Formats: sequence, structure tokens, C-alpha cells
Amino acid sequence: MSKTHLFRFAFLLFLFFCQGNAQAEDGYRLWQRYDLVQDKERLQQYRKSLGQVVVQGASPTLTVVKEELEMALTGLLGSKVAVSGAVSKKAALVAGTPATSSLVKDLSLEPQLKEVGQEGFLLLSQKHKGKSYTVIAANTEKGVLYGTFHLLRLLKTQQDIQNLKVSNSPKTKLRILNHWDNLDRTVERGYAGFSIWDWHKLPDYIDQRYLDYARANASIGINGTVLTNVNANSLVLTPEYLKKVKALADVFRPYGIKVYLTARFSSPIELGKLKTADPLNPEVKEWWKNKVNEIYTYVPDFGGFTVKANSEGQPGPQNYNRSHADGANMLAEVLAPKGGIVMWRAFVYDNNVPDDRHKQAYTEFKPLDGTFKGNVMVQVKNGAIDFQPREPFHPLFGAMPKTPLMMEFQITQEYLGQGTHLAYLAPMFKETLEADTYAKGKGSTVAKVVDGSLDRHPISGMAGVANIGNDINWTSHPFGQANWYAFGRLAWDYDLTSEAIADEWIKMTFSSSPSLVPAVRKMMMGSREAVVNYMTPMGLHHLMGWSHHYGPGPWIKDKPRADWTSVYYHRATEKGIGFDRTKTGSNALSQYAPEVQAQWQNPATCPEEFLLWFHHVAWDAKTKSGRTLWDELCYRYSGGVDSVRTMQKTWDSLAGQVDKERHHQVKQYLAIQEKDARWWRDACLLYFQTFSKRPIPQELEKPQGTLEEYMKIEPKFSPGI
Ligand code: GCV
Repeated sequence: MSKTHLFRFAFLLFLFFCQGNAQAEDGYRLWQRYDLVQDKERLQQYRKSLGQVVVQGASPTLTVVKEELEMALTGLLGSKVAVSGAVSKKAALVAGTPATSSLVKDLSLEPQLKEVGQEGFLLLSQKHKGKSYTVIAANTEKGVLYGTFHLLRLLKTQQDIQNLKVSNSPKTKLRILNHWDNLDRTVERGYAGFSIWDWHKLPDYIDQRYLDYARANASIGINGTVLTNVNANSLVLTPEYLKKVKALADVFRPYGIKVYLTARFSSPIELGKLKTADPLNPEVKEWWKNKVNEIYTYVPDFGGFTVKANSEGQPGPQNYNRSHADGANMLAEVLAPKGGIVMWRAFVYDNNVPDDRHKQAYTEFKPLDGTFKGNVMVQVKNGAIDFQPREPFHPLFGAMPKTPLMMEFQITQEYLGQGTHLAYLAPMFKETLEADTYAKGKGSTVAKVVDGSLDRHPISGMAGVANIGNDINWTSHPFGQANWYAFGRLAWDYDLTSEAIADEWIKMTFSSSPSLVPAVRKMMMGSREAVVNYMTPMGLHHLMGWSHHYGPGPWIKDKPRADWTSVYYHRATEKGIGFDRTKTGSNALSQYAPEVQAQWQNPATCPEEFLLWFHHVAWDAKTKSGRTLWDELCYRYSGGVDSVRTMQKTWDSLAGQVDKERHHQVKQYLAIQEKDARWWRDACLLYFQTFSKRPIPQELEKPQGTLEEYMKIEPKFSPGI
């Protein structure tokens, strides 16, 4: 055996042991697994096309590119792949910009590069002076980074790379994770352990996780992270913490990720000892100006602030009779000279306002359209209530043409089974993005509002409330990783299909086996609908238990805030169920475009998935299946449980195709999900039956417990609160 063969053999043996090692399959590597390509033909092709790598240039981002390529290709191709900075005769893969790479410059790609902007890239199979190259080219080093991860995705999913002609750029400019992480490391609505930010050890200790977090995010195009909870603590703005923020920003910068913070509106009082935080007060303005300048001395490319103001008890400009625009503009003005932005949240509602909670954000924000400064984005949740398993799109989308509206999705599954239920959220994200607002006629989708194209805004953004914690696999449920992945991919390109994203993720996370991919994809594609069915079918919403938001609590009433109870939303009576939001009710429907109203105002044409969101419907009303509403609800609740059982069967059949550790974990979670689905079904049906007074259809499974028993269940110390 030659030395090279001996080395290759030893390396393969090493990889074999890594793969066989239970520790290696704990999920930590996410979709970033660089194991030997299994398809022999592909492996040969890749070795030929990528064997010698050239990355010219020495900046931090290009160093990241080199390191990632070296690590990835060595693992994927099964032998040490060195990356050099000089073009040699054997050069096969070349990455760079025309400014950093003489070879990329020689290829004269300017016309194609013009098309891809500041973050896009080209991936080409290119002949030059009689030699064949695989080329990653971009206008910026960040573009090269994204092109590198795109190529690695093609390899990890075993695609043909012989005739590459990829031109790719993001549709949305800011693609941001929102961490609801507190400085004591608890995470609001976080179900995967504690915060990954180890504030106590920062800035001196840089956890490897920060780098792996950055790698994972860069691989899906995420370019910003808001480190702290929107229920903000002003301490993060003190020098003690800014040093720690700087340490994180330094780690993330080479990966193209900017750091943002949440700004507590009352900080001038709490930190500056001022008597007021009135945004029009000159001293307050001066305080923020100095604070912002100070932040930039630590983090020169600081992104800006996310602000939750006058919502759920948070301080804000309304404490001083000022508007949301007054508050946002004051911060925007001091950030503007530094290039920072303000992401001002529209999640506002007040228990003391007698109007339907659904209407309140629109009522407050719509009149402010056109009054925000150019570096303010209004961040709007996908629906008007609060991240329910299904909501119609928020009426603000399409209603504020003069203001860039940013999408806020929730990746963490606060209302969808938290850390233990399998719910693949790409179909939910896409349902909102593809909804037609009709703001400028047919085809005015929410996606076009959010990417800024409908109203020609220069800035655009999508935020996802992160589901990441310090659990070994980052997201508690192994399939929670798919939602982080899907958010990033859709923020980059909302035209990708949920199926395609699922396929990528499955292949990179488990395997490309044709007997595994379609089965897992099917599980994923039906999973969110299963959750809707066993929790809140047909437009029901906000039925969860008090405070924990995990299990059912349709009976919740008589609490200090009516808009935090369930009865406020389902309005069940002996006659029927549902929230009348038409003219005869709260008229929330009037906040949508006439075309949308026309479809939703009539129970006969309203999609059944929104029926009880907009209408109070009689128990005996006929539904599309021919069943009465009551029977249909019983069928949907039962169908949700059945879907979970089908997922269990599919997963069981995949034993042996998935490593033991992750297979066992998902199996256990599916068992919890099945139990919880029955809990939801039985508790909700028994409770609603006290109004409907109709039997559960004979052929359906009967509830196992009594309503009284279900009402007594009160989970203690649930995570994420
Ligand atoms: C961060 C919901 C959640 C809160 C969250 C709030 C928000 O009400 O339950 O935990 O607070 O949304 O989005 O601000």
C-alpha cells in the first residue's frame, strides 16, 4: 500500500468510526454534516471537479470560505483537500471576486455579476484557456461565502455539478433571527434549553457554538441576529454588556452576520437617570444619540434596534402621549448617520381598548403610514393575533404602502407543540407569503409587500423568532432544525417550495436514500395541518392553557385580561361557535381589501380553514363535506390524532435507515405528540360539547378522560415562560 493509500484508508476508517459513534449523531451538526458522499458516480465527479481548490485573498470572510471548503471537501470527498491561495496547473475549484482573484477577473464575468448585486453569486462550470473550472464568483466576499454554501448544499444533496450555471441572489435584504433571550440565559418561549449566549463568560470565553451558529446561519443566508428579548432589559446597553456584544459581533462579522439589540424605551430613565423617556425631549434624544455613538465604538457595523413598545406592559412613546412614529423616528434619527435601522414592532393591543384585538394594530399603525423615517421598518407578525397554528395574513400587509413592512414569523413553536411536536413550518410561512392582499390589484402578495417590490422600498426584511437553545441538537426536536433551515431559505427565496426545502434538509440531515426522503417529506408536509386539526381546526384560535401555551384550555375565562382568555376568541354558545368579524360583529374584515372581504365575508365562500375566525356558525350548519359543523369539528380533531399516528408508523418503518440515537429521540417525541393530540382533541370536544349538546359521531374514538379531569391539568414549571 502506498503512503497516499495508507493515509486514505486511515482517514476512511476514522470517518467510519465517527459515523458509527453514537455521540456523532446527537444532532449538533445540524444540516452541516460533511460525511463521505455515498453515491460512487457522484463521488468520482466531485473529486474530478473539486480536487484542487483556489481561494485568492486573505480577508476574514475569505478565510472562512477557505476553512469551510477545506473541512467540507475533505469530509465529503474522503481525502484531505487542501485549499491554496495561488492558481496552480491543477486548480479545479476557484472562488473569489474580480478584486480578490486574478482568475475570476480573467473570466470577465462582469455582465453576469451585475445581475446578482451585493449578496448574490454565480456558480459556473467554466472553460478558460483550455482548462475546466468550477467557479464561485461574486461582487463581494459575502457573495462568495453564500456561493460556497450553495455549492456545498449541492454536494451534500448529491446533485450533478458538471454543467453549473447558477445565478442567485436574495429576494429580501434583511434576513434576521430574533432571539427572545434574556441576560440570565432564560429564553422567553424557548424550548431547547437555555440561551446559547453565555453572557457570564463573555467576552473572554468564545464558545465554539457561536462559530457553529454563524456557520449554520450563513449557510442559509441569514445576515442578522437580534441577540436579546423584545421584552428588553436596558442593561445590555451598558459598557459591561456592550463588551460582550462586541465579542459576539466580532465572531459573526466574517460570516456576514450583523448584530442588533433590543432597545428598552425607558433606558434613558433606567440607565441615564433622566426623569423621562419622552422621545421629543431634547435630553432624551441626546441620551440616545450618545448611547448609539457609544455602541458603535464597540461594534462599528452595529445593525440597529428592534423595539417592542407599548405592548404587553412594555414602556413606549405612548406613556408620554407620543405616537409610535415619534418613538421610532427619534431612534432612527440617531442611528441614521451610522447606517443603523429601527425595526419597530406592530404587535400592539390593549386590554383596555374595547375593540377586537384583531383590529388594534391596524387601527394604530395604518394612520401613521408615511410618517416614519427612511431607516424605520415596521415589523408585523404574520397574523393579527399571535402566531397561532393558522391565522389569516395580517391586515397591515398591503395597508401601509409608504412604509417598509418587515415580516415577523415565529420559528419557535410557542403555540404548535413547543419542543416536542413535529410541525414543519415551511407550508405555514408560505401560506402567508403567498396570500394576496390585493393592495394593488391581483397578485399583490404578502411576499411582494415584504420584499419591498410592491411599493419600491429600498429596504426589506424578514425576522424569525429563533427556536435555538443550548440543547445539544440546538432545537430540542430534531425536526425543529428544519424550521430554522426553512426560515432562512424562504427569507432568501420565498419561491422555493416547501417540498424542495424539506428534501434539501432531509438529505443533508439524514440521508439521500430514495426509500427515506419521500417518506420523511410526506411526514413533514402533513405535520403542520395535523397540529391545526388537533388544536384549532376551521379557524378556531387561542384555545391554549393559561400562561404555558402548551396544552388545551378552551375553558379559560375570567382572567385579569379578557384578550388573554379562550372564550374571548371562540365565543361558543348553545347556538354555535366562532368569532363574528363581519359587519354584524367586530368588522375586522373591513381592514382587508374589498376583494379579500368579498371572499371571506360570506360563510359559503370563506375558506373553511378561516370559517370560525370570521364567522359565528350554527352547530348544525352544513360544511363542505356535507357534515354538520359539529360533526366536522369532531372529524377534524380526530383526523389530527390519526395523522400523528400515521407519522408514527412511517417513522417506525424507517428504523435502520436513521441512526439509532435520532430515531429513538423522534420516536419518543412522536409518542408524546400522539398523547398530546388526544389530550387536545378530547379536552376541546368535551368542552365544546357542553354547548353543542350533540354526540361525537359513533364511528370516532371516544374521549378517554372527563372534562373535569382535563380542566384540572396544570403543567408546572413548563419551559419557555
Ligand atoms: C416576547 C406573545 C408571547 C410573548 C411575547 C409576545 C411578543 O404574547 O406569548 O411571550 O413576548 O408574544 O411577541 O412580544
